[in-house]
Amino acid sequence: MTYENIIVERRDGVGLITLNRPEALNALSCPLLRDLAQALDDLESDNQIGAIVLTGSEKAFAAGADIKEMQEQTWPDLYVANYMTVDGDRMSRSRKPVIAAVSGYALGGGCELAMMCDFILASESAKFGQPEVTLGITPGLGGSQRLTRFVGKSKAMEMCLTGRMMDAEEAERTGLVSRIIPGDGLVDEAMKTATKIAAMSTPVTMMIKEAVNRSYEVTLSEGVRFERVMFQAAFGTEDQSEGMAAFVEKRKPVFKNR
Ligand code: DAK
Repeated sequence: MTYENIIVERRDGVGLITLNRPEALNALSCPLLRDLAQALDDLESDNQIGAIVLTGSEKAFAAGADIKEMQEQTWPDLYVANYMTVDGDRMSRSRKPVIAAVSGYALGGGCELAMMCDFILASESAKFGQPEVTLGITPGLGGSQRLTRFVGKSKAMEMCLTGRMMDAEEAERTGLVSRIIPGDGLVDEAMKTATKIAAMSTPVTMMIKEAVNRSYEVTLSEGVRFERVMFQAAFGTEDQSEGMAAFVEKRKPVFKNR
């Protein structure tokens, strides 16, 4: 499958998606989001793929939704078409682990897209922000909700109300980013990390992802109950037998995703 606005590669069980609209700093137009949703469908239905990396360019992960595309839209246009919603939210429905590798600007919808991924690795140049307020609109792809859960109310409120950007160091300090990768090794490190995840049992990494995400939705006791069910379910896989046998036999496990 070829795409106009993204590049998709497959390596060692990992799908690498690169946003590719350099002329617009990877602004998230509807065609780009359609490509991204299609690529996620393809990679998620590919049994050879155990993890996904989403990245942009050195200058921009994505500078937000496409302002030029949005400019002439009216409220009925957006409401009736449910503008950007289905494809824009597709990442949050991905079931396989996804790492965002962020260099440069991750603004508005770009920041929101990165936050829909499972964790964010950032280069030193990364800048995160929700500048929608400067355009006379509110965040629209979950920024007011996810950013608040990542960095707390005070910082989220300041960023959403003023459009102030957060640099990589502040993003790591506040928990938005899991690690900063120095120099130009960001995508290599993201691929290395994703390859490690892809070598695990895919049903188990999917269950772990589901369990961690459940912590955002339910009470602690309900979340722990859900985790327990996942834990018990893992014993229904051949990979549990293999993982434990490999430990006892002092060898590396070979998971079969069964
Ligand atoms: N949209 C369209 N084009 C963009 C763009 C964007 N978001 N960001 C940059 N570009 C284009 C510029 O217009 C310019 O194009 P030309 O003029 O060369 O044709 C080219 O990319 C290079 O940009 P600059 O010349 O501005 O580059 P600089 O280095 O000077 O500045 C910048 C970089 C990132 C600081 C600046 O480009 C900038 O401020 N960009 C806009 C950032 C922004 O405001 N982002 C938030 C957009 S609003 C929803 C879902 C999501 C959303 C809404 C609703 N629903 C589900 C309903 C999301 C909304 C947003 O994200």
